[in-house]
Parts: sequence; C-alpha cells; structure tokens
Amino acid sequence: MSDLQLRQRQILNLFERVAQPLTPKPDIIFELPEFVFPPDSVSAFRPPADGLNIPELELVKTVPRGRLFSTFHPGHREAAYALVRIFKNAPTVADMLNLAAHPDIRDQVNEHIFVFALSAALIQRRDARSLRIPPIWEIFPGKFFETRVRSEAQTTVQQQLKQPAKAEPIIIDRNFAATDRVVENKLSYFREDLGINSHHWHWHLIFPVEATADIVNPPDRRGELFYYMHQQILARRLVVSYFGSYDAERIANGLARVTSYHDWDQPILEAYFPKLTTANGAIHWASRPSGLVLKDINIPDEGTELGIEFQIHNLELWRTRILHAIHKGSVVKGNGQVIQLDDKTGTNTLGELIEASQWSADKLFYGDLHNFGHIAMCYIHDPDRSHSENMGVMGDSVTAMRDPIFYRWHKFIDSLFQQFKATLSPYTAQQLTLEGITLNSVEVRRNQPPASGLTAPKNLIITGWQESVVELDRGLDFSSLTPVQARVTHLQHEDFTYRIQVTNSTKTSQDVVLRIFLTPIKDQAGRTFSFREQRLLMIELDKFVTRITPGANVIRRKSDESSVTIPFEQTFRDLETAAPAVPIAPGGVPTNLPTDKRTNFCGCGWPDHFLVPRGVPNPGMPFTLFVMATSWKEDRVNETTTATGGDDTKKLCRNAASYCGILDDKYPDKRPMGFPFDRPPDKSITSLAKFIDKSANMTTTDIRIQFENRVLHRFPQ
Ligand code: CUO
Repeated sequence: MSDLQLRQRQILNLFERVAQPLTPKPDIIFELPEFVFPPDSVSAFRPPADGLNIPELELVKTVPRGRLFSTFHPGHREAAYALVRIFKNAPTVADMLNLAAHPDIRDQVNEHIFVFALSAALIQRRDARSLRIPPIWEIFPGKFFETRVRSEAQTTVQQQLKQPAKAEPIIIDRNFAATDRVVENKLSYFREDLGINSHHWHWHLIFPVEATADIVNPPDRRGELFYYMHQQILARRLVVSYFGSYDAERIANGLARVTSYHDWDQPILEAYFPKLTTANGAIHWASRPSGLVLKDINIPDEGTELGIEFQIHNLELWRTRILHAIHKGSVVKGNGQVIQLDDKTGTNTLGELIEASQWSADKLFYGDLHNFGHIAMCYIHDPDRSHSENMGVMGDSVTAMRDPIFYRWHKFIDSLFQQFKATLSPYTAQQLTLEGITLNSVEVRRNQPPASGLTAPKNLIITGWQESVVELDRGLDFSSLTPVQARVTHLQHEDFTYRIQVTNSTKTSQDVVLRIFLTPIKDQAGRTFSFREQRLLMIELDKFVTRITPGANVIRRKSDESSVTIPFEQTFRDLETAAPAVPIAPGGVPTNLPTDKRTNFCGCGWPDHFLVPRGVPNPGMPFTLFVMATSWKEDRVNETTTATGGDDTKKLCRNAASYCGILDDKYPDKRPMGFPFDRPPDKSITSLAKFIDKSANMTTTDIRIQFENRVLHRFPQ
C-alpha cells in the first residue's frame, strides 16, 4: 500500500461509524504523531492515557459528543474552528491523521465537529489535495434517511448472520417525509435530494464564515458567491415549482412562487417533519409544525455547552441597518471608514455583511442576520430549550435545504441583494454587445437517439427518474458481512448537446465566453412572465470559453461539461475502488493530474442529475434557452485561468466553477455573477425578446422539457 493509499484508507477509517469509538481496520496502522507524543510510544496504536502532550481540547469540547452541531451558531463554530486549527497545525498530513485517530480526539470530541474539522482541514491544507473525504450521507446516513432505514438495515444484518446471502438494497421512498396531500411535498424530490444537500454542505464547508489565522483574505468574491449560489438555488427551486403550472391540484391550492419570509411576527404555515435522526437513532431532529411564530432565542449555557441569546428585535434592527446601507450606497466599518457599495465590489461587501462572515465590515453594527435567522428557525419549537428539544434541520447546512422555510428565508435574504442590484444602472449597450460576433442560432439535441431509431427531435429534453445504489454501512453503528446499501430514486435527464452557430465577421480568431441560461416562459396560471420576473428565474446552465474563427462556426457543447455541475459519479462515487493513484509532489500538488475527480473540493457543485428542471409530461414544459457571447479578453481574470476551471496544472477536478469558484484562485470571470441578468434592465425592456433585440451576440430558442414518469437509468447499471 502506497503512502497515499494508506492516508486515504486512514481517512475512510476515521470517518467510519463516527458516533462509535474508532475501530482500526486490521491493515491500517495509526502511529502516534511524533510531534505530540514522546518517542517511546510512537509505534503503539493506543498510547497510555497519561503523560501525553495532547493539544488543548477544552474549547472543542464545549459542544459535547452526541449533540447536534450548527455552523450557524457562533459558539459551535468557535469549538469547531479550535479543532480545525489543531488539525491544520499538524506538520504533515500523516501527523494530522494520526492525531485525529487519537482517542482523546476521535472518540471524545463531538462527532459532527470532528467530521467538519477534519474535512475543513483536508480541504484547506495544500498538502492534502489528492485525498478525499467520503460523501456526507455515508458518514451521517441519519441526516439523509429516515429512522426506518436503520432498523431495516439492522434486520438485514441479523438475517445475514443466520444465513449469509447478498442483501438487497433498502428501498428509500422518494416521498418519505410527507404525503402528497401536502402540495409542498410534491417538491420533496428536490428538497431531499442527496446531491443537492451534499452540494450545500460542501459549499458551506469550503466557504466558511470564518477562517484560521493562516487565511488572511477570504476566498475571492466569497460574499458575492454566497449571494449568487443561493440565488440560483432559489431560481432553480422556483422553476421546479412551476412544473405544477399545469397541475390543477396545485392551482386549486394556490401554491405559487416562494414568498419571502420577512413578516417575522406572522406564523409560518409551511410545516416540516424531517423524520431524521442522528447518533444512529439516539437523537432526533425536531419537527416544525405549521403555525409557529419566531420567538426570542434564549438558550442557556448547559454544562460546558455555550448557549445563545438574541431577540427577533435584533434581526429587525440589523435588517434596517443593512437596508439603510443599501439605499445610502455605502457601509461604514467599525473604525468609521466608509466603503462604497459600487457595481464592482458592492455585492461582495453586502454578502459578507448579510451572511455574516468574519469579513463583515462591522459585525457588531450590522449583526449576524442570515446565520441567526437559521438559528431562530431551527429553535422555533423550543426557543429556550426548556423542553430540552434538539434543533430542527435549519440548523445544519447538511439538512437545511430539506425544510420549505429555507427557501422563504433565502428569498428574503435574496431580496436584500435585489434591492441593492436595483440601485445600479442597467447595463449599457456597450457592456452587452460584442462587435463582430453574431450568434445565429442555438439548439439542443439529445445525445442518445430514441429507441425507435429515428433522429431525436431537436429542442426537446427528456427527464425522468434514476435509481442509484448508495452505501450506508460507513455510518451505521453495527457491522455487517456484506455492504448495507440503499436504493434512492432521484431526478435524471437524458444527456444532450448544445449546437450554437456563430459568425465571426472580423478578420482574426476571437476567444469568446458563451453564457447559457434557461428560463421558464409562463407561470403556474399560464400567464407569460414579464421580463422583470423572468430575469430572476434565469438558471445558469453553462459558461465556457471557445475560439471563433473568421466566418461561420458551429460550436458543440455537451450538457455534462457544464460549469455549474459535477458529474453524477462525482456525487455518487465509491471511494474504496476509486482510491487516488496520484502521488503527492513536494509542495502538495499532485503530479500527473487526471482530469477528473481528485479532491475534496470536487464535492462542491450542483449535481449534474439536476442540471435542468423536471418539466411536465408530454408535450413538455416550454422554456427559453438563452446564449450570449462576451469577449474573453475582457472577461479573463488573469493569464492562466480558463472560464471553466483554472489552468490545467491546477485543475484537480472538473470544477463547478460557476457556483463554487476555484480553489485558491480568483473567480474565473470578471463579470458580476449572474451577468447579464443580475441587474434590472432599462424600463423600456419589457421582454427577453426586446432585451436581445439590439445585440447580435445574443440569441434564444424555445425548447421543451418533457418529464417521463419512469426509471430512465440505474446506477450501477
Ligand atoms: Cu446556505 Cu442559509 O446559507 O444556508
């Protein structure tokens, strides 16, 4: 076993059954890290309990083992970051993993904090870039699957002990959280999707609201990414909700767009009952029945655990101050320095302020609005914990997107950004056009011809279901003879290709950025959207650089090359069999990089299986596909980056750069995120057709997305 393979297997071992004491695999040795322990105990796996120089863990242990952990909670974050620092301070990756295995750490600190801290350290350490962490649902199946799954798994294992046989995967019901009588539940295939929730966890893991001392600057445009990634989730979720456009039941129930949650003294009508547990069933996540109202939060310190106290009034005050800054056009730092909210950095400044991160201009004054909103909602059922209830799913970035209130809360957060965007001047013709480049047409075609042997009709995308088998045993508290697996059903689409016809009327080749968006045409009542509404429903599908030679060009681009998504296998990968084979070079960057999935960073990215919304059954739901060409020379951030994922020497995986940026590098596009739809257009522009009218470098076509209510694919096949 190479050193790299050993480290990879150590990681898997460390993340196995994290609620239980570590059981080292027979062939995996954890040595005592030399920098911590006296040399005479180096070779033993378990050191004697006394006389060891273990790092100070008091702060880490302020959140006891077994308790749920919230990255939105300042006290929890402090505890977690104390451990991130310990891991990052280990001289080598080997030292870090050995230290992580120490019983005082692995078996004593809060298991959620352990996973968060080790994952964060593995992502942030440059010398760990070719090592990967397992999918989060394998580590904590309880955050994804209902309690029943664990008891079924246990029954299967007991049967196997009596009569060894290959166990069938446990079937996960797509609608386990509620019945279809609740109209909102028709969207549970979106809210409860493994890939979507895993993306959200990764995003917050790689863009934490605070950093260890070695990270001086925040990741490039972190605050703007916070705005844009969440705005895109909303747009996607909104569009998904429109599949009900033709659904009489939905209209009858009056379920339309997500409304912003900003009347904080009004009851929240959408309930959520997660049916999730953690610590293998020992701890449940709280339910949030309909009709609860936000209350002041006053959770006392309990034993060692730091409490949290704030009033809903604080949220109101912070909102007022933020709105004041937006309409004043500037924020004021703690030291009195004024920062203008301009069209270049304004969104980023606001993002850091609203979320709020350690890079907020003044956290004392502008507060902690977004994070405390998550906290207020996750404790809404027991705001002072007088019933000793656990938090609800809004408290954890792994689970928050399951709750309908997540979308209403983020709609409110997004409305702040939109108010700022409305203060900016509309893009000028000069900013929108590109001389010499004409986009003549765009069309899409499925890659696979239909079974009938006919050519696939153009501008029709087919969606349906995929059944995928995922591993569960890493996170269960009992071992089994054969792997415990679950079969999940999730959305999938047939792969397709864009065919874009471009004419270059200049005399030289031009490098252009092609920006592809998708937008619905009509609302749930069949009414055509105004451009003002449609702009906010634009879903980014792809963004890439291509060279256009003089004259006519045809550009083909496959749907699975998208800059917003990560491939299906990257979401549902099997780490054991796909252990990386790339050596780590001095300096930490692996040599001989393959082009695919090699780092933990690669877990961030919208899942490819959700690239396009579901649509409706035959004849499908109409959408407009929009493509725009801009100049790469003007949009390029520096000489080495490409629009889709950094220069090849740094390209550790196929990045989903649009929503996740590039690790340790600048965001690869100078334009504001969401350009050209991030700002309201001139008032005279009342439709998308008018918007593209004067710009030859833009084109649209109408397509349909047709949902077939059957299993299109199985994974593995
Ligand atoms: Cu991602 Cu509120 O920021 O959950």
